[in-house]
Amino acid sequence: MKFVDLVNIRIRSGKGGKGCIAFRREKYVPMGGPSGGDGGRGGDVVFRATTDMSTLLDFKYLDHHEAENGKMGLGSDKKGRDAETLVIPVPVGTLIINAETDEVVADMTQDGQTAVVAQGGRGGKGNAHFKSSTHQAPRFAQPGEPGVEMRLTLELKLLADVGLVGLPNAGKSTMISVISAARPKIADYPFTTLVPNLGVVKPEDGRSFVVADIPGLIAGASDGAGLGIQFLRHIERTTVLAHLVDVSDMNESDPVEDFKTVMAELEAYSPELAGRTMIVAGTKTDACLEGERLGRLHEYCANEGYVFYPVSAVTGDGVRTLVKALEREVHKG
Ligand SMILES: Nc1nc2c(ncn2[C@@H]2O[C@H](COP(=O)(O)OP(=O)(O)OP(=O)(O)O)[C@@H](O)[C@H]2O)c(=O)[nH]1
Ligand SMILES: [Mg+2]
Repeated sequence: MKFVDLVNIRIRSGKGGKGCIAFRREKYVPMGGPSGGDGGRGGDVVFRATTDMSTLLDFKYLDHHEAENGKMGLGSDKKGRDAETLVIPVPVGTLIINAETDEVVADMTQDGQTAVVAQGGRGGKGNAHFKSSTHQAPRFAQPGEPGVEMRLTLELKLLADVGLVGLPNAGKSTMISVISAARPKIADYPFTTLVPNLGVVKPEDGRSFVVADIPGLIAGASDGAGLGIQFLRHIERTTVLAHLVDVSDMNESDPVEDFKTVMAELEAYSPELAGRTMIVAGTKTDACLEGERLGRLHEYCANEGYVFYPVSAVTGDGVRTLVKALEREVHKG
């Protein structure tokens, strides 16, 4: 299924129904008073977060959502019917932004959370309301209040505790597949991962946390190279980044350069994200006979103050230690 994480939509709440102008006509009552009922309320537009959705794809097909209008008031003091609320489901993690002001209207982070984004217009008062001692037979009623029309941007930012970053082929998807139940595609070519994957890690003797695996970054990603950097929005809400660097003999580039390449792209996207707590993992140590490349990265990390772990997703070496370290960081506060 196509993964869509940014859409523009229009919504409109319902107009209130107009108030009614009517007079009582009863047998033996020569001059009945005003009896026009009030109009019904227009429908609200409400968003509701759900874990049943994982992308904003549906909004690509339907980008205009309107609640119904309230019904007009009736004679004999009958109120017009209120319109039903229009409930729009969105995936958990969706930010609702007013496209005109760029203001965040709601951040839908909890399953079942609701947000009233546009209120329906009030119904107009019927002429029965306007009777007074000086005005026994008012021949006017209020119109209904108009609905609210808004242009919105919906932006999905997945909710995860740990973000996996690294060059393509670094072993990110392999890692999430051994530490969680997620089963993303894994292959020995770059850009295997095209959309983010979430996995829940449940350490035997610890508290669980959510990991996000995103497409690999390459030099120039911030200018659109490879798959670009737009997927980084899905790790913006994480508390810790795990930066995976291939230290195996199969990789010919310098691991320190690989590390710096990814850091430069993170920096270009957001200095704040690049400065987030980061744990570095040298991956594929099972295929690293010489250990020279591993040593170089280790030394660099020690000098720069990054916690470093050598791991092999294939043999499992170091994986538990890495998971423990991530868990500690995530549940620190
Ligand atoms: N020997 C060895 N190979 C590994 C290890 N981890 C991953 N690989 C291999 O490395 C290749 C790339 O792994 P992926 O997990 O797809 O890498 P990725 O970082 O998700 O790559 P993209 O999705 O393209 O960014 C695959 O052929 C994996 O089998 C490991 O610990 N040891
Ligand atoms: Mg991958």
